[in-house]
Amino acid sequence: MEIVVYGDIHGCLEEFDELRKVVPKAKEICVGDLIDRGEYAHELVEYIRKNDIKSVMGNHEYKHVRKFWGRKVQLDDNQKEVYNDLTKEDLKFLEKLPLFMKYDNTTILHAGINNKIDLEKSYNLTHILYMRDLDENGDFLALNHNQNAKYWAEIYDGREGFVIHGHQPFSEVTRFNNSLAIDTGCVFGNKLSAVYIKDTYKPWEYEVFSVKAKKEYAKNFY
Ligand SMILES: [Mn+2]
Repeated sequence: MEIVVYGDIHGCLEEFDELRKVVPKAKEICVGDLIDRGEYAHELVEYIRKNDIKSVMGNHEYKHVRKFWGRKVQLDDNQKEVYNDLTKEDLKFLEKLPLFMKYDNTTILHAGINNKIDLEKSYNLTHILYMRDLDENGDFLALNHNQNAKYWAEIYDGREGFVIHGHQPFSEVTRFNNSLAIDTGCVFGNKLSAVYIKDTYKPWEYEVFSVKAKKEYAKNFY
């Protein structure tokens, strides 16, 4: 299959719209974190729905969805605004976002995976949504306060396919052995990136497209 995968948009609707005009026509999928921090929330979600763009769940959507489900969730001031901007229809759309999408040798998910997760069986959903570092045993670390911590993609052996993911912003689209990090921190003033994959059997033969951020919408913490 032929796909285009977009990195974390975080409300940067103008850049997203621009980027869509320069990528090849193919099935469009987002790595999650569509909202929060940037300027658009409801309009962004509506745009995604109207244009039949697919997305996996990001940790930011998950937060709003849990709020929608009546769970105890701490929203910061920006997230409170975002939550109020979202319609019930938006939230009903967001709650249905899948945790991952798999096509042939290509797996799209938000944050990361380790060598113990079996996507066909059971896994901890928060690991897929929040993963950054792993400890010396290759297990999920909630906080990276471990001196032996390693970024998951440095260790991932490809058992669940070549993973296209966001969550951790890098200044450029960054290739690891069995994965590709495509969040290039648009909302932090860098750029929004997408990868075009002509054949999901060979995702490592990707092509990168980017557009510059119009401004720094939030303070970066790369
Ligand atoms: Mn993000």
